[in-house]
Amino acid sequence: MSQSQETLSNLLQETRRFAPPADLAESANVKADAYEEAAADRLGFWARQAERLSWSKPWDQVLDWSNPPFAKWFVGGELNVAHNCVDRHVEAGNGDKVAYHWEGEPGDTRTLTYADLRREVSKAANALLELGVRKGDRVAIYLPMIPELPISMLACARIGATHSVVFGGFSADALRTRIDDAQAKIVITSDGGYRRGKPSALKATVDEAVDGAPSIEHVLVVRRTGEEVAAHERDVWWHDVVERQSEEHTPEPVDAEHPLYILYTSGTTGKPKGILHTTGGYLTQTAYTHHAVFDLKPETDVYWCSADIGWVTGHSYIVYGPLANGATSVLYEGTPDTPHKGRWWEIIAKYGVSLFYTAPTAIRTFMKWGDDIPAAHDLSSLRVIGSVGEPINPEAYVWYREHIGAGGAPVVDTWWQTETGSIMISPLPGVTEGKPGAAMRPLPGIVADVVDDRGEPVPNGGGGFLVVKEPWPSMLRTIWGDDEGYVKTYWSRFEGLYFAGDGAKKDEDGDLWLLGRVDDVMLVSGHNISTTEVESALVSHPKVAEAAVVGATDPVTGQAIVSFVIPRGSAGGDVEGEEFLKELRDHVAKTLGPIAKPRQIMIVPELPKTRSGKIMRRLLRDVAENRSIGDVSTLADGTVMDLISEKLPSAKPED
Ligand code: 6R9
Repeated sequence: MSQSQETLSNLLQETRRFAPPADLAESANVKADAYEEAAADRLGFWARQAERLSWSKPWDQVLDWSNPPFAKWFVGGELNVAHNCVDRHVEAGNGDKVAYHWEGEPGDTRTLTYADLRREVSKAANALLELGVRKGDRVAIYLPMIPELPISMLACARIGATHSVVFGGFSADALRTRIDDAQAKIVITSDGGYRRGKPSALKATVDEAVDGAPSIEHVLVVRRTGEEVAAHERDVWWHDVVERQSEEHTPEPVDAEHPLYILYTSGTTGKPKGILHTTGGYLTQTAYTHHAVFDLKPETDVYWCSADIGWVTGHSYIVYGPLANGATSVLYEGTPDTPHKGRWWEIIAKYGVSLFYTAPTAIRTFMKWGDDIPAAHDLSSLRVIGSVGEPINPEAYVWYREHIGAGGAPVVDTWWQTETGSIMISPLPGVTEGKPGAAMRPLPGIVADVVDDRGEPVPNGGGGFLVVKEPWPSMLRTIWGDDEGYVKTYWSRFEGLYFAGDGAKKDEDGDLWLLGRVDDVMLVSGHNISTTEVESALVSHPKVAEAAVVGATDPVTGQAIVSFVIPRGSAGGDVEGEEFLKELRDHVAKTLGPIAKPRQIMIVPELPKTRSGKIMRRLLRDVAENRSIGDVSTLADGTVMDLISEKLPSAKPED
């Protein structure tokens, strides 16, 4: 993206502002002084945050950065993550407090208090020990969103084993690659889980994966659906082996840098990278950011993150952050539209959820389904609502605030990655005057900036590459088994800076707006234009719910902008007609300037997305350039590309 003078165009101008509600500002966990405090002494600031945790041995040094980019945080300290997430809350007299309100998709429920969690995690830890798992061993976990998933993760942490959670929608091949790479000793799975009103099997996939995975000694199987599964000698049932264990287990203190987990990035091509997170720094930053960004008041709040635990969002903000803070959370097994499209809002009303965290893809889906669905439920308990995973279009932000946040709940747009481990850039709900579409500022203790292609900071109003300039506690420590790949992938584009692929701009106030992956940037007549800005301009049209934009080779302009648009449910009229397409093109030209006017707009029923909900523009580029469509194996729904191809005749190049 460096051919032109500018690094990345800044086209979108957004003037709406939302101040924090007065009562929230007044009683916020974190106030504006935190920024100054952290800037004055960053390591002292993180040392104070680490004191939120209970350490069995204090650290001698906050950060050892003598061998960059290999960081050691809280050097010499020892602690146990399960003790911090479970036992210490029970010891503090909060054993009866609910840790998880679990809601199965069919409507069955389970309530786990912190005392229940201590009992279940201890039994599972004892079972892992009986099955031969030891400190430092790797355990693969392939489970649906049932309580045994966090229980298994915490049981690993309790004995010092390193878990590798693999999202339950992945194939046998993907599971086997991850088992092999980590040389996992056992897999924890279930017969299946419930999705879209039906039992969906998991065990057969594990059988297929494990047949070719010699490192696996046992498969530990939870019964969830009761469906028949094939039996192998290596299989053991959870209800046989875990249930009969002692309820007592003393958590094993581990070094602050002991590997807590490996999580493979959902990379769309090539070999997945095993991102390694360790113990003390990771738990410190997940706990702090959950406290700061959601303003969690553990005595009164009910928190719900709708992500799957198979993604980093679930690791950090369903399991480790909330439990370290002693929160009460909702854990939901299923899909948002089962048995009806108001299921999530029903859950919020049922449990009185006050803090909610979801993804733009979900928000845009709800916009498409219509305002009347959330309106039929009492969402007045919500006081902070968060977004993660993709840039949130300003219109989606405003809809979210209006229709889910009852017009008053601050939206926190949180930027981070599997690699960063926790939230890095986000508003603080009691401090920041929110701008729709902006992730705003690095959190206290985080030093990030936008730089040009020589690594120099861009001025306010400019766009470029988002980098992190100083190490942070929950940073990845390496790629599992590939130190060289770690240095090459993240630390070699700019000397001494962490760069992981995102473009961003600084507005006139210096606030940050994420502009999508730099690989997706389009070069149109010498201007680098971000897909995000054109998508946001399209979504700002009242009849558009979702849009994806790609650059296609063009003889005149180098690349031309091609858009794929899903109309809102309420759009009405002829949304396929030439008149509407022209209206949309003109709308973009008016919003961003004529340079950003799409050459072509295709109305489609769906967009191709990864299983964690990110738009896969690579496949849309194939469509836009009339190529045969590439590898679709990482798509959440493999049939989407057929639906889009069927629609192709409606593609109308500009006349
Ligand atoms: C947490 C998570 C990371 C990539 C990241 C960026 C995109 C995440 C975002 C966002 C704009 C936000 N991303 N949050 N883009 N605004 N608030 O999603 O981790 O699955 O590793 O993806 O997601 O492109 O680089 P992961």
